[in-house]
Amino acid sequence: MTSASNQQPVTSNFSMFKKILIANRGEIALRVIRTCKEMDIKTVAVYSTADKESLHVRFADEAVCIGDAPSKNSYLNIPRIISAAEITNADAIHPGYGFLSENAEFSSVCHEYGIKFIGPTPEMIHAMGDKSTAKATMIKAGVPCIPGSDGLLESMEQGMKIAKEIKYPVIVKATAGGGGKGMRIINDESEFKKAWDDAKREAGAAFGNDGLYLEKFVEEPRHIEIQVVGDQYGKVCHLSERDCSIQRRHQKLVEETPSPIVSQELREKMGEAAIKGAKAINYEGAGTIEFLVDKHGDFYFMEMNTRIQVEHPITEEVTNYDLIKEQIKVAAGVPISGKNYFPMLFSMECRINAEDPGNGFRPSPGRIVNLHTPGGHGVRVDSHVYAGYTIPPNYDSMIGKLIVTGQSREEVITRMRRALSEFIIEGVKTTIPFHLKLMDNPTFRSGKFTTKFLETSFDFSDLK
Ligand code: MV4
Repeated sequence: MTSASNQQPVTSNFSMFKKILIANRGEIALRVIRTCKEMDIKTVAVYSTADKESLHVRFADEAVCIGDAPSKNSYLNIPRIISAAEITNADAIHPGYGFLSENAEFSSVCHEYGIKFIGPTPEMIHAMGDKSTAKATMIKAGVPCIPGSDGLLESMEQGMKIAKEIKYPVIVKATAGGGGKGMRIINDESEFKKAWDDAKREAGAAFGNDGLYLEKFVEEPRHIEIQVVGDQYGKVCHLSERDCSIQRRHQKLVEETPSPIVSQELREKMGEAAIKGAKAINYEGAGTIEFLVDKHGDFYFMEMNTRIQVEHPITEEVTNYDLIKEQIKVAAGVPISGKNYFPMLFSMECRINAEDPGNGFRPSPGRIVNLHTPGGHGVRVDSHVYAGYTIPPNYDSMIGKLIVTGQSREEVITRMRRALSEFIIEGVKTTIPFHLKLMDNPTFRSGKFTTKFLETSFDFSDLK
């Protein structure tokens, strides 16, 4: 009866942070500040000289300039960010996404300085950052994975032998990769040597690690990811899926939940698999398990992201769950209930980027001379821009996220079209014309599309 593991954690045995430093910029910095205000937690913004006029600087309680525009001098500069936390007496750091959010050294340095990192431990980053190790961990945990090599390939000949056994097409992937770099599809044995050499060279140059592993190539999959949250006491819950199949060159453009191809049965199976995977690495905080789903509805682990993601708001909208608030709470030691969350509504996000969709999505930084953002029932805009704001050329080109929620997928698409048509952004090119066209595309509207849809079946030519 006294076994500690059978006891509920003591809920009063934690203290909430008093001041959080946000080691990021743009909309995600604002997003974190908003939740902190509602939790009565003080905030510290850090900013580069390029971001002096940004809203995250204005809305935070305190702001510290940490360097000039290049990220390595500011948002990627660990000593400067730690100094800013020290001089302002912040007791935690929220890293947002990108920048240092999955940097094991930063996580470790925060710990050394007695600052709680609201994100993964170095161990979790290492466990998931090396893709071949991550896959081995998932296989051991009983999470379905794509057949292929057991870990890293020792030679090209070993790769060719495995490919013959599991049959072509296969794919070689960089163990240090993710997001498509150092990855090659191989259709038959004659293509093997070139693909092997190219992938090795690309991986070595990009990551300083040319380790490769091999898998059966899954043709025309859907990209479905499961949101999870774990606490410090070993409990993990899931918040169902997001469908991120609308991508171009590994850049997501639209995400939605629930997925048009995921049944309640599949959702529960994928949710349980994601929880098993997260528990296998004692995961704490918010994370995402990415799966490929093939045409038979079979799903396979692909990668785990140990951060809050750009597209988190659609999950918030359909589950009525503030993911940033839960990240902060679990980091402070508050236990979760352990119950899973299922979508009660439909939600979709369009990424509004300062890019020209009629010209290969070429970045279009510059000054926003005129701005009107949509509103009304079921419409949320997460953005840091205002009329007169200049989008600097140094960082990503996101202007904001338009998140629309409704009772059905059809209602969401109709509402999205309405909201997109209310957007006025003058001074820079944006992805809005692309989104408007997508909302009218019959294949998109049918819900039956794969990750190849934009690149093979979408006509960008009249967006010029
Ligand atoms: C795959 C695959 C097919 N089969 N693995 C793309 C980035 C990286 N996360 C893994 N990726 C893929 N891995 C096997 N065994 C197809 C892709 C892929 C992809 C995945 C999700 C969304 C868009 C994609 C676009 C191209 C390729």
